[in-house]
Amino acid sequence: MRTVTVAGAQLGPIQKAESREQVVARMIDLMDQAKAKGADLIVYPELALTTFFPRWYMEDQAEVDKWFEKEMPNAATQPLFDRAKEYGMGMSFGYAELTPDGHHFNTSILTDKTGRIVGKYRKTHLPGHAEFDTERAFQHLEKRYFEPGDTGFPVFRTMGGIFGMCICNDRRWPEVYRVMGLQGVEMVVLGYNTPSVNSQKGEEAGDKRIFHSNLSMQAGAYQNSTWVVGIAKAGSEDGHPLMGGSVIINPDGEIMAQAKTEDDELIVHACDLDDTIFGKETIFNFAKHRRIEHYGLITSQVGVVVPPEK
Ligand code: CDV
Repeated sequence: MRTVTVAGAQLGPIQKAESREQVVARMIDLMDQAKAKGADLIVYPELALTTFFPRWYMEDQAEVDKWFEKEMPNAATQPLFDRAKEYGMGMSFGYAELTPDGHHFNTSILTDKTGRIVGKYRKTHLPGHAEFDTERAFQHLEKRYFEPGDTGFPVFRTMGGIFGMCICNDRRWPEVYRVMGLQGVEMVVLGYNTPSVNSQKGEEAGDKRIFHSNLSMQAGAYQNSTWVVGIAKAGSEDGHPLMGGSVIINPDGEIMAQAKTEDDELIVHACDLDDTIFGKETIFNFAKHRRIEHYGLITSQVGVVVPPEK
């Protein structure tokens, strides 16, 4: 057995006026609860330190940059790193990253049990749009504020296993899990900020949003025989509702723990990384069964090309 007890730390809403210090205090409170439950690893959502700012249209780059972190850890997040080190707990959380050479990414990090950053991932699939869209019920301006990530999907050896990360919209794309699956990933950790309502299809809301989220993550887990931990930022941020439903999914694709609220809430599960072995050695033994001679379109073509009409 290689058990990693995972605490999924769902965050309730963060209002625009809330400071990073206020949010970090909430994150530390969840970490205290995770320690009491014996957690080895705590996972927080995408853009965990602030409100989901891409819903706000901004033209002034100085205003935009206020939502970004120029270094990690920094003064606001150092107490979180200190507490994780004190507890001997790994952690993963998302934040908006402004690099020294001026690049803007939607980023997640993974630390080991000493508080050292051992992995960084920059979001690849940026949803939404770059300009103000009058057709939408609300804005989703990730394409305006972030560049597509430049990391690809690396995996990291830490805590006795092989860990990978992705962020929110990435979880809907099967290629993401497969690229990590091909590196033997045993646990994928991810955070999300998913509006409870589709901004372009108002009737799509509630249960269907959670269904699509779980469908994608459960398939990714099963088809790559890996644990998947998907953690929400939930609840109403300045009147804009985000769905909850944070989950810990086993390598059979089954949900082992699920959040019930749209507030700060911890879900905990003892995940045995050895549970990934059976699937990886049998039905999803990639070396034995994959037929890459037929998969070329996946990397040579982006959009759909239909056959010519006869
Ligand atoms: N933060 C996200 O990436 N949100 C998207 C929404 C816009 C659909 C998601 O895939 O959940």
